[in-house]
Amino acid sequence: SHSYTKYNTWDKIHAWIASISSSNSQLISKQVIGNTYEGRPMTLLKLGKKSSSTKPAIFLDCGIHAREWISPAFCQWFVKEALSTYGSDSQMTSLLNQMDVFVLPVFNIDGYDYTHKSNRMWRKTRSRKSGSSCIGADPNRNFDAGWCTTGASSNPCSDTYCGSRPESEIEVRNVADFIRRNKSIIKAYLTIHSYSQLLLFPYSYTYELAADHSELLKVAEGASAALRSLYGTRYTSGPGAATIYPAAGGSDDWAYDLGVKYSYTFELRDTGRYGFLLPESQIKPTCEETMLAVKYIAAYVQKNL
Ligand code: 0X9
Ligand code: ZN
Ligand code: ZN
Repeated sequence: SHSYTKYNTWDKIHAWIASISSSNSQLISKQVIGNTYEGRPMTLLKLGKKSSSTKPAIFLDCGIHAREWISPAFCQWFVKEALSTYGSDSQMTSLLNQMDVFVLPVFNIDGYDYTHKSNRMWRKTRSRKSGSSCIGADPNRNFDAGWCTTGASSNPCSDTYCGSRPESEIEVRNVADFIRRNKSIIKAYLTIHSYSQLLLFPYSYTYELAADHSELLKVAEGASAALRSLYGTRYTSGPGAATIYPAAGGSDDWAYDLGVKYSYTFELRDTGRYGFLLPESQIKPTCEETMLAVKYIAAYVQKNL
C-alpha cells in the first residue's frame, strides 16, 4: 500500500490522489488536465483554502524525468505536509489562506510506470514516432524555449531527444496549456528533478543573464541556506547554463519567458553516490529539507505579490 517513505508505483499514486483529495475536500481539489500518450489521466491537485475571489498560485511539478524517483516522492510529501500542518504551522496556514498551490505529482506518468516495470533508468516519455523504432522524447527538451538549439538532440534514439516540434509530447502540451490558461494567477513555477543538489533558475538555453537574475539568485541562496539548516546538505544555486550545462527546451525557461518570474528547477539529493537510485531511507530527510527551501521561496513570493 501507499507509503510516504517508499517509492510508490503509479497505481499506488493514482489511488492516493483519489483518496487524499476526497478525504480533505476543505483544502484540496483535483482536476484532470489531459491524458498521457498511453492514456493515463494527468491529475492536478489544487491545495488552498477555498475563497470567493481568485487567488494567486504556485505551480509545482514532479517526475518530468521517469527515473528520478525522489521527485514524485517529494510532491506526495509536500501534499501530506501541507494538509497536516495547515492550522498549526503559521507559514503554511498563511500560504494556503492567501494562495493556491497546484501540484502535479507525476508529470511523465508513462515513463514512471515503465521504470517500475521494465527499465529503471528510463528518462523520456513513451511516445511512438513513425519512421523510428526509438521511443519517447525528453519532456525537459520539448518546451518552446530556444527549442533544440543547444544541449538537446534531434536524434529520436537519444535520451535528450527534443521531439519532432515544441510541445510534440502530449504531457508537455497539457502542462503548457494549463499554465498559459492560468498565467495571470501563476506567480511561481517550481519543478523537481534529481540528482546533483542544485537550485537552478533561467536561463539554460543561453548564457545571457535573466532580467531578474539578482533577485532570482538572492532567493535561491536564501532557499539553499534554509535547506542546509536541517541536515547540512549543501546546494549550489545559479542559472542553469552556467551551473549545470546549457540545455534548451526546459520547462523553467519556458515558464519564465511566459512571465512567471520565480521559476526554479530543483535537483535533489544526492551528488552521485547513489544518483537516481537514492535509497528509500533518504526519502524522509530529503523531503523534510526540501520542504524548507520550497517554503522559503513560497514565503518570498507571497510577501512580494
Ligand atoms: O537536464 C535536465 O533536464 C535537468 N537535469 S536532469 O539531470 N534532471 O536531467 C536540468 C534542467 C535545467 N533546466 C533547463 N535545462 N532548462
Ligand atoms: Zn530531470
Ligand atoms: Zn514533516
